[in-house]
Amino acid sequence: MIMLKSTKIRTVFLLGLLLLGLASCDKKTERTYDLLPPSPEEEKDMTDVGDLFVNIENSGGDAANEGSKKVVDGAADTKFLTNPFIDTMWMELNLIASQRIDAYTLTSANDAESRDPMQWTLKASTDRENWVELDHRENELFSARFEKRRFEFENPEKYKYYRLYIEKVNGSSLFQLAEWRIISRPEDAE
Ligand SMILES: [Ca+2]
Repeated sequence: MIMLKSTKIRTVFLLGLLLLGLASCDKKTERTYDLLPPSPEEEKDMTDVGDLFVNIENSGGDAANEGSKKVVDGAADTKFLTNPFIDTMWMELNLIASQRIDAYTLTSANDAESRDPMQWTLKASTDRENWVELDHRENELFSARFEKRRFEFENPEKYKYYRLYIEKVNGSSLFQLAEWRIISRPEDAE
């Protein structure tokens, strides 16, 4: 009688283990079915894979409170300011590897809209000597502070160097900009 009981207990125990095993198999199966189809290519912000260079720096240096590093730090409430503005100034991103860039954003700074960029040209290069014009804008106005404006253009080529020439500001003798980001759109977006 005792033997019979322990055999029963063992049988129930083994059955339990078997059911647990089956249950975990089910979970694995469910996970497989949960897989989604591959998502379409997403656009990429390439700003952080580059190093920033400028030909006109804030008087306090690139790491100053309003130094050039602030124009690519990802924060709209920090800005790069130069005093004075010189119409030959440029900001350049040197990428670790060549990338196809076909959009960028500019974000206006916290105050003094007269210091906003108003005319600019984006150029690109593979050797930092020969530059190709990718985009040019004139009479551009920011309608608000901390406003992020986006500009798109066609560019099928990969470049290592992207340089934004600031040719005119909105009336001030100073220049300021909160943020410049460069973007690679999915190829099928063009
Ligand atoms: Ca910033």
